Order: sequence, then structure tokens, then C-alpha cells
Amino acid sequence: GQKNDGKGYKGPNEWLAQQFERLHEMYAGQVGKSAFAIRGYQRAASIMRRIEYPITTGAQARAIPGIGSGLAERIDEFLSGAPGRGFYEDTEQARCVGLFKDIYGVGRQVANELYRLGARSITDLRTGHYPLTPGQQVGLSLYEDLKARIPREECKQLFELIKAAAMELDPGLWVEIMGSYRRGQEDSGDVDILITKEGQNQKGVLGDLVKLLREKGVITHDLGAPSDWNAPEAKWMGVGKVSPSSKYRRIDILCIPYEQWGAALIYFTGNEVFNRSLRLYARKLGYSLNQRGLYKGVLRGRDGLKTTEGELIASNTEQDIFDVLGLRWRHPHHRRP
Ligand code: DCP
Ligand code: MG
Ligand code: MN
Repeated sequence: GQKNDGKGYKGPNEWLAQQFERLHEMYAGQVGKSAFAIRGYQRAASIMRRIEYPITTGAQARAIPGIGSGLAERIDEFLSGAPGRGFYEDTEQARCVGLFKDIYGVGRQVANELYRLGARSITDLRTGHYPLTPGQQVGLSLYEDLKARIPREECKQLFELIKAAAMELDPGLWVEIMGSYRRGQEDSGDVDILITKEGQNQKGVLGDLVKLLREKGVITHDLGAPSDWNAPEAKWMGVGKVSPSSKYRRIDILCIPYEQWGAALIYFTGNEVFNRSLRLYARKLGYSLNQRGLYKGVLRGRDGLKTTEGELIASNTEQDIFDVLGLRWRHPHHRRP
């Protein structure tokens, strides 16, 4: 081998080592890839540098401790120049799209567009000029925080701050924490809050609540305001934190009419797959279930879309709805498909 400007000895497999390093860089930070596989490429690079004889086939490398069949296949792909996994699937574009999709408000399509416009990293997006909506800009600026899971205890603290503010406005409000927290999960992606008021509509309370929480520093950013703050059903989406030194967290607040409490509880508790299977089950019995209630006599066109609303059968409590469907009430912790 030859000397390498002071950095050490370049062995006969330096080129292979660099191919593995390139794969490792592509994978690092990509969602949905196992950390084990990613580290495997890094390890393979150092093994390539340690081996003192030239490696010419994957089969030959397979005999080296630490080189499994997957890595041996990559070696054959590198050597043949075949468009295998290392050359084809794990392109820089795939890595960037995987990275950008983790930004709140950015889907696959926008992620691809950002790549096409030249962005290759979160820093590129932060320092360059890219066409992002106000919500996506919030997502980008809080990227690291919003990507993190929220520990159960912190969900509870946020819920209690929100509930206390709601009680200040109106002690007659019902405030509940929903989503993955209600299903008992140890951590959550966001905090989901459901609000109603017994006997009457909670019209207008959402706007007052968001304003109050903003003054208290609990709410810091808006991501989606309702088109009509005074509608009987209104949803706010945004960001907040339990204290100035804690992480920014996603928060959803849904306000609904009192009569819809049970149906909204089912909907907002989820999970999404459980909801879908419950709706399908209701449909098989001739009903229609949505976040407002359980309906009978809903007429559907050939496309399956509703042509009439039907008659409301149950919506006040979860039990009412499960009863009509002939199902035992299912504890939220067991609401998986
Ligand atoms: N929901 C649904 N269909 C959707 C989105 C949501 O039925 N397309 C319902 C079921 C979810 C609930 O709303 O459980 C809350 O939505 P989230 O996206 O907040 O999901 P989770 O709270 O279940 O999980 P996470 O911890 O990721 O927030
Ligand atoms: Mg949630
Ligand atoms: Mn949510």
C-alpha cells in the first residue's frame, strides 16, 4: 500500500471501506432504519481497513468475522457496480426525504420538492430560502423538540396546566386528556385535549382558552386555528411547553357540543386503527359511526359516500354507543385492533 498524507496506512481495501462509509452516512439519521444495520456499515468500513489482503468477492469476505451475508452482498454490489441496495435504494434523495418528512407539516411530496430545490439537510432549510408555509416554518424551527416523544408525566403536567386555565375561565367545563395518553402509553407524540360544557355549548371558550394559555406562556405557537372560533365544534392545533426550560410540545385541543361527548371520546381516544375497525363493524350492522355519533338509516351511493345523514341513535356516552353495537365497553388501554 501507499502512505496517506500522515493519516496512516491505506490498505488494499480502502476503496471498499469508503463505499461502506458512504452507505453509513446515507443511512445515519434516516427514519425507519435499524440502528444496528447503520452501525454495521461503519464496522464493515473499519474491518475493510484492517484486512491486509485484497478482497475480491463477497464470498471471500464472508469468511471474515463480522462480515455476514448482507455485508457480503453489498461487497459484490460495490465490486460489480450493480444497482443494488447500496447504489440504488439508499440514494441521497431517499435519505433527505426521510429526514424532511419528520418536520411537522411536511409530507413526502413537499420533502421531495425541497430536495429538488437543493436542500440536503435541516441546516440547509434553516439557512436558505425555501417555500414553506407558516406551520412548516414552526415545524422546522422546533424540529428537534417536536420529533421527541413526550414522557407520560409531562403530558399530565401540560394537561393540568390547560385544565386549570379552563377552570379559571369557566368551572363548568369538562376537560379530558385523550389520544395515546388515555390509552395508557408511556409516551406520546402530542397532547390531545377534549373540552365540552354540560347542558350548553362551549361556544367561544376555545379562543379565550388559547389566549389565556398564551399569556401564561403555556401555549407558544399556532399551527392550525379553526375557521370559526365560535362554532359548536372547533379544533385548535399548536405548540406549548410546561416551563420555559422544557421542550416545545405539540398540543391539539378539540371543543365539542355536550351531546357528542361519547362519540368524541371514542374518536379522540383511538387508536386510529381501532377507530377504523369499529366504524367498519358499525357499517356491517347497518349503522354509521363518526366523531359526532352513531347513526341509523344512512344512505350511501355506489361510491360508499353518504347521501343522507340518517337518524342519530347514540352519542352521549361511550357505553351508549358500545351497547347499540352489542359490544362490551372496551377499556382504552385495550383499544387496539
Ligand atoms: N384519529 C383518527 N384518525 C386520524 C387521526 C386521528 O381516528 N386520521 C384519532 C385517533 C387517534 C386520535 O385521533 O388516537 C388522536 O390522534 P393523534 O394523531 O394525536 O394520535 P395518538 O394520540 O393516538 O398518538 P400519538 O402519541 O402519536 O399522538
Ligand atoms: Mg396524540
Ligand atoms: Mn393529536
